[in-house]
Parts: sequence; C-alpha cells; structure tokens
Amino acid sequence: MKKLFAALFVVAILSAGCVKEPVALYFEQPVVVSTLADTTRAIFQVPDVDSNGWHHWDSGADTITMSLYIKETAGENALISGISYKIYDIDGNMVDSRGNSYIPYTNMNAHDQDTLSMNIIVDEGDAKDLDDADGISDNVGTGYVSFTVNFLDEKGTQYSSVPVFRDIKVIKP
Ligand SMILES: [Ca+2]
Ligand SMILES: [Ca+2]
Repeated sequence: MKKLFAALFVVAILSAGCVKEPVALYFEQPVVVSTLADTTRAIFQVPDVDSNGWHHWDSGADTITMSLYIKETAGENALISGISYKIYDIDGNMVDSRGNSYIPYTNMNAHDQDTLSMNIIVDEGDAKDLDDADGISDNVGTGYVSFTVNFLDEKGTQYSSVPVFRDIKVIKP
C-alpha cells in the first residue's frame, strides 16, 4: 500500500510539472508608433555667417521642418507630452539633442493617428561635428537625426516611442 501511495505521489508530482498553462500577460499601456513622412536624406545648408569656418557658438544655422505620422496601436488612450530629436554623426556619436514639450499635453485616443511636425535645427557647431567625423574637414558631412515621441498613459506613467532615424547631410550654401 505504501508503495502505491508513493507511486501516486510521484505521478502527481510529474503531472504537475508537465502542466503547461498559457501565461497571460496583459500590458495595459498605450503604444505610440511613429514613421517619418519623408525618409529621403535631408540636406541642411548651414551658412558660415562670419566666414571663419563652421565653429561651435557661431550663429549660422539651417532649419528643416520634418513630419512624423504617429499611431496608437495598443488600444489605450495616451497623452502626447512632446517630441525630441537627436543628431548623430556618421560614427553614431550624438552631437546634439533638442525637443519640444506640448503644454498642455495632447490627447490621443486609442487607435488614433496624428501628424506631428518639428523644426530640426542644425547649427554651425553641429555642422562642424558632422563634417569632422568623416575624417576630412571639407565643409561636407553626413549623419542622422532620430525622433522620439514622449507620452503618458492615463495613470501618468511616462513612455516613449521607438526612435526613427533619417539620414542628413550638411553643406555650405
Ligand atoms: Ca563661422
Ligand atoms: Ca567632411
């Protein structure tokens, strides 16, 4: 009899170990996906205002307006709090970072889509860094700009979108 109980006990343990119940995980949080309206390489014509070469703190700059299509994909309401962008050189080093905050925050209902625009500024310092990073200081440089959309759920928890990248080039006009 003891043997039978022992055997049943072993069977019970084994079958318990074999039960594979699906583990349901529900992340009730908004997800905002962004895509660039224009994915072609953007060319910034950065003037060298004082004609002494591109330098940090010099006043030359060029601005290009870029648009992002955004869409909420998880079926949760979101509040868009801002958009930020980073400029990287050809080696992936960040050379600048700026952003806009939306005050008050913009409501985005579940599954909604919207378009956000942002003025991307490349100044002489950025241009110099992009130019030098390719190894030849010839007043031409390439790099990338990345965009991140910042948002909150209805509990106030902050999230950000997966960054999207666009190729950029700097030249002197
Ligand atoms: Ca200059
Ligand atoms: Ca260069």
